[in-house]
Amino acid sequence: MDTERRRNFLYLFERVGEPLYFSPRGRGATQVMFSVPQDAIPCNELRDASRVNQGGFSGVQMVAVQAPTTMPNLNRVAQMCPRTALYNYFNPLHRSATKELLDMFRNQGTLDQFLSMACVCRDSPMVNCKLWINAFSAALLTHPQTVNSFQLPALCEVMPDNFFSAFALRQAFRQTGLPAADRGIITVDNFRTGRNTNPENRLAYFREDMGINTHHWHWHLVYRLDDAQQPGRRKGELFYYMHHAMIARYDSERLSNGLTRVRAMSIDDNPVVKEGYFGKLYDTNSGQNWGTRQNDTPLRNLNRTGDPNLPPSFHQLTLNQLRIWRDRVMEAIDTGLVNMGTGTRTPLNIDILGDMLEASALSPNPQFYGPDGVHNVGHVFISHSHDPEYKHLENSGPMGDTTTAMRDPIFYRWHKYIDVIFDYYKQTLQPYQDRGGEFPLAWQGVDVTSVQVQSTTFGSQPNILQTFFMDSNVDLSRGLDFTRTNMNQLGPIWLRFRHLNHDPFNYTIQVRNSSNAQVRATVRIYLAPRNTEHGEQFEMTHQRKMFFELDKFQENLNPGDNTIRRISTLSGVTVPWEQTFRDLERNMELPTAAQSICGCGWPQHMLIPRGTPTGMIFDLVVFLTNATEDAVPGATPPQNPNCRESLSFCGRLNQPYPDAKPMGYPFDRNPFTVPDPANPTGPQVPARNLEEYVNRIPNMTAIQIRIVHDANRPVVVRPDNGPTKPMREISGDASLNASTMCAPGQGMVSNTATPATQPRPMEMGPQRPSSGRPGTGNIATSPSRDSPTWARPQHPSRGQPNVPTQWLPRPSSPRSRPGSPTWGWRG
Ligand code: CUO
Repeated sequence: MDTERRRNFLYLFERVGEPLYFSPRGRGATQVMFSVPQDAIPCNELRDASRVNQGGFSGVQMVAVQAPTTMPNLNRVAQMCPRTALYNYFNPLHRSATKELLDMFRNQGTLDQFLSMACVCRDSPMVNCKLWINAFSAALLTHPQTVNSFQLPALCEVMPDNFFSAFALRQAFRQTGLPAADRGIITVDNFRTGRNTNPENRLAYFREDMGINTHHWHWHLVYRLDDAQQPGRRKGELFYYMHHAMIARYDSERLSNGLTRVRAMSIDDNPVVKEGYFGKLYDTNSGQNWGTRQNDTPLRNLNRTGDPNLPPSFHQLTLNQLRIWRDRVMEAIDTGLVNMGTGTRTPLNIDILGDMLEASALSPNPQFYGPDGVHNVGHVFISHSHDPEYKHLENSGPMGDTTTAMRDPIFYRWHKYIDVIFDYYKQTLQPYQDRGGEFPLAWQGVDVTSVQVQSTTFGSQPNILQTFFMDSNVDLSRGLDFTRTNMNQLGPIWLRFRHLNHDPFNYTIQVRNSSNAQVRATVRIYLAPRNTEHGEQFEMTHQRKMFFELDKFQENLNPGDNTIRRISTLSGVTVPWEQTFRDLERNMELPTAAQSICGCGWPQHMLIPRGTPTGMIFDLVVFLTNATEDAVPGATPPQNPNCRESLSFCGRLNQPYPDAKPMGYPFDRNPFTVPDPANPTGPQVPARNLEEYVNRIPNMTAIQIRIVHDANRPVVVRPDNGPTKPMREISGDASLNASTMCAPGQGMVSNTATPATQPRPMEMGPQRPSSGRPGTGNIATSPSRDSPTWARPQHPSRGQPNVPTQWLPRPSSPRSRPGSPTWGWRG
């Protein structure tokens, strides 16, 4: 795909809610205006408006869009997901509409026809714009002409209303009416979806993180429910594993914040959703708020007859029916056999179980196990629990869509429940043995003799990692509809949000290969908290469920001693910041090699849990297995240096999953048994702790590391493509009731309920210290990517007002700067 075509496809993601004829897309010299032929514009009013709006934009290149070879019939799409509906991935009608539109795009033979069909459908008053974004994105991933040659833009820029509160967006819209030079920057710290008297709010920074929500959307886009996947991709198993890893990761974050692990949701005995959630999200396309939920909301039968959004099959949905489907799944686990509905039974495995629970085109006997699966229906029940009888004409809550579900605390309880079912199955399998049996653990002749992690921060101690909060910028202008006019077309609308991050670190792994030949190893690295919420060391049967993957990669081992060095930023589960939050223009600089699922992956900045101010102890496990045995025919290694792929969580498009071992191996199964010291001649007991487990496996080593959360580290701004000059800060937080006053002769002065130059009375989480200059009030600065500055400042102390932020000189080469963090750098 050439650069011009790629640009045209990318620009269709700009301001999707407004018609293409309305104004140009793109920036500066690359602005283009899409010219759709009049007879391809779907209705009379739009044709008239289109004529009125043509022209008046000087220096804009016109893109002549072909008329489609046949005009699309969008009746069914419009019936299933009307233009003004609140789009929900977990609504089967919306998914069917997405599939229909996706197929229209995918069936276009040439790129020009694809572009033409995309333009016509995008502007049709029959097509929901969120639906269009999902269908168009999925089509770009799979169309023969664009597969492996197109990177999707950052989702939070394309549909910012699914990521930022209505209040923050309102502030952003206000800025669009100002000349670019007068605009302020919206600040969002993601801690204010509730008060901290609600303990769940301590985790808001995790749940509301842009990166994890983008990852979740991207994962479900790559593994769509309505797409029959090729054999070997192990979609059902990956559904289990990726969500299990997210829950384990969340549990670590909870322990870091003094909370208990997530309790699984129940659907038995008058279930109640204890955790309320008020996400403050507003869907700009439908003009509707996402549903909210009070604490202690009962989960009740749905009786939503008349709801035009839900399919009739969901209008009268009972919890009893959900339990029947669940019980049938449990029966399949107990018997090890799946009822295929044809009088036959087939052996159950984890992949089939995943397809049964999630329910997709791959599901066996959906009539019997639930046409939409226990998991999906649970999302629907919970997302309508605030108005189960449609008395208030309320729409779905955030649990209804993959872009928003992870914001809601109940997501983790529901997925813990699904995980309990998966683990119930895993417990029916024989534990892996150190020798013999299925997937034996020991690798003869390979010993991991030592492991160490070392933060890249200068002067840091071994096996101590640090986390902190920082700010990053996104440009919302591409997602704010109807904001460009002839008078005021240009300029970004900046929003700065706060998120967790950590200092990158290196693993040093010493391995002895006692054989006479070089061997190739798969290096598997996992992390889990060492102690429970009660401060006691985890038993192995429980700790195994807490392990989440940090990395997986392959290395050659020469005979004798070997040293493996690896930096955390290369993790096989994460994607770097730039792939999650790159902007549209930047994509076009990239070559056209395989990049299409670059954006799928856990965000790098969330790789390790927050830890505690005094240091929380984690067990880090390094486990080497024989890569020859792990190899999968047809799985080729990644080839594009510009795209870091998250192979563990996202696999590779159109290829088998690149690891023959069960996902989560070896912690997916109960530990092997050992003699009971209290009764040495009696029955054996499962290995009681990690030490007992590791002792029997020479190719595995565990060390304890400490993760320290540096709450006092001043918050700095990522040195990315942010604002290049100081901007006044405008709070995007409604609960601060902020206003910005302009005092005569003194520049901009912040007038917030609690001045931003003082620490705010927040019980948890970081404060937003002033990053302003003396005498200019609340003025934020951010170095540009090309500015002679660097993000590791000699910081002022938190809360010291009006202390200028100092920036260290940016090194000439990041690689030559020992101990430098690597985030923020590209290339
Ligand atoms: Cu990803 Cu329930 O599957 O959210």
